[in-house]
Formats: sequence, C-alpha cells, structure tokens
Amino acid sequence: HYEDQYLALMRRIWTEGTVQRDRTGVGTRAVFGAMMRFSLADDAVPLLTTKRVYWKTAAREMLWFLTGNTNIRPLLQQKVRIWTDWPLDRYRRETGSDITQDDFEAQIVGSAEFAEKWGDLGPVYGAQWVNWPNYQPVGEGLFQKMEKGIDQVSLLVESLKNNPGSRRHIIEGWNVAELDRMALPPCHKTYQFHVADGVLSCILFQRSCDLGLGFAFNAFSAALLIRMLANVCGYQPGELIWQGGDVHLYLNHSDLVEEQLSRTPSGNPKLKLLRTPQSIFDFAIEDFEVVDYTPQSHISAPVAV
Ligand code: UFP
Repeated sequence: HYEDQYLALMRRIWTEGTVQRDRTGVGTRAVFGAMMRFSLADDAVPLLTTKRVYWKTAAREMLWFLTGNTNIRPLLQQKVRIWTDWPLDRYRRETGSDITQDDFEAQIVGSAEFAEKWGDLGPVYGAQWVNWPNYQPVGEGLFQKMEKGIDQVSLLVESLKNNPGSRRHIIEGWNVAELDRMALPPCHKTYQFHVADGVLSCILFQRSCDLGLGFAFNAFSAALLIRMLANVCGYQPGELIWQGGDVHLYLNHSDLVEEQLSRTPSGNPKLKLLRTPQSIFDFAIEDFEVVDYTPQSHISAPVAV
C-alpha cells in the first residue's frame, strides 16, 4: 500500500531519529533526507487512510495560494483555520491581549480593516508563486520594482505546454530577500515538474516536515496541484516524488504516533477532477471530489507554532 512508506518513515523517525531542540521549543525526533513516491495514475491520490485527513481544507489552501492572496481572511471565510496561529501569536505579542482564537478569527472575518492590519502573513507562498517581485533596471545602478510581479504559475503552464522536455519547470517559494517578512518561510519550497511521454510528474522538496500533522496536507496538496496542471496542459498525471529535508515528529505527538503505527492502511481513494477549466486559476472547490475514501478515525495532536 502506498501509505506503508509513510508509516515506515514514521516508525524509523520515532525509533532512530535524533532528538533535536527545535525552534518551537517543543523538541522533535528527526532524520535528514527522506523520499517517498506516490503514483497519481488512474486518479490515485496519496491521502492517508490510517487517519481521516480533511482534504478539502488542503484543497482550499491550494486554491488560495493560486490567487496570490496572503491574508488569512479568505481562508477563515471558508472556515479554514490552519494559518491562524501565526497572526494570532503576533497579535497577542504586539497588543498584550489574551484574545481567544475564536474571537480573533471573528474579528478578521468581521472587519476588512482589522484583517488588513492583523491577518496578513507577509509574502508567503501565494505572493511568490504568482507575484514574485520583479525588479527592472531603469538607469545606472537603479532598479524599479514593477507593479506586476512574476507569475511563476502562468510561466510554468506555458513551459509545460510549449516546451515539455524542459528541465527548468520549477515553482520556487524560497525568495531569500523576503524570508524575514514571512510569517513562516516556505516548507514546501520547490516543485519541479517533468513531462515524459505525455505524463506529468513532480518532485516536491520540503525543507522541513512535521510528519505527524503537516505531511498529510502537503502530500494531498502537491498531488492536487499536479492534477490541476496535468488537466489544463492536457497530460496524464504521473508520480509525486516527495523529498524531505528535516523530517520530524514532535515529542508531544507520542499519542498520535503510537495510535497511527498501530493501524493498517486500507483502501485506495481516488481524486476526481470534475471539470477542465480554461486556466489553472479557474478551479473551484466544487471541481474536486474524493471517492472510495473510508479512513480510520481522525487523530488530533497539538500544532507547534
Ligand atoms: N510544516 C509542515 N508543512 C507545512 C508547513 C509547516 O510540515 O506546510 F507550513 C511544519 C514543519 C515544521 C514547522 O514543524 O511547520 C515549521 O517550522 P520551521 O520553519 O522551524 O521548520
């Protein structure tokens, strides 16, 4: 089963990983360098079956990346709460308030002005993917920031269609010059695509992976991105090759790890794309359907911020 790779990596990290004192202070067990391969042929999708994964949340997030938006407001309007921790943390620090997450989110949704001031994450994925800052020379030693940035996603679609044999099909999130303004520097930082015999594959390089929580989302999202691209470019989906740098389990995830390792993967969910829009930017959440997904129960665990 495709998920055996995941469980084997989880077991290896839990038993053999080095203990790291990480940025969050929680502590992890980690390995450096890991790879998993998932076939996307015949609608196969790397959704974990040993726990329920709320894939629509990941899909909404992916669609939000593609809009270029970096504010949590559009996510919260769809009840997607995965990015709230960072702005909430900043709000509490800077105002000294002990506001609850619910109240903070209600304010973001209720007031565009509040959202603008407190809901932005800085130039994270969306900004870099479709609006990477574009500086053009305007004179001796002078550069001007163009109003419109570089749309890597559109360029990718063009290169996939017009120059399939290229070895330069890349979406990059790691904009070194802007890292210090991002709430979180990109984890799934580099996507390289490859077309062979009309089949589209992708290597995702993820520099840092919370294997207990983040991975389930990251793998589904990447698969969805490949499927959308294949769809609009007229290719068959091939493989997602996932590569991790620091792949870790938080030390306070022992309940999750033990529960999940006691379970056995089962079933082969399928991801259906119900529509082929004109543009990669025209997909909507209603265009995605997952069938034959009968996972075991959800396992909750604390997120390290
Ligand atoms: N993390 C993921 N996937 C993501 C994401 C975050 O696994 O898509 F945004 C986890 C990895 C790590 C933490 O545990 O969040 C980021 O911390 P750091 O920047 O210190 O690596």
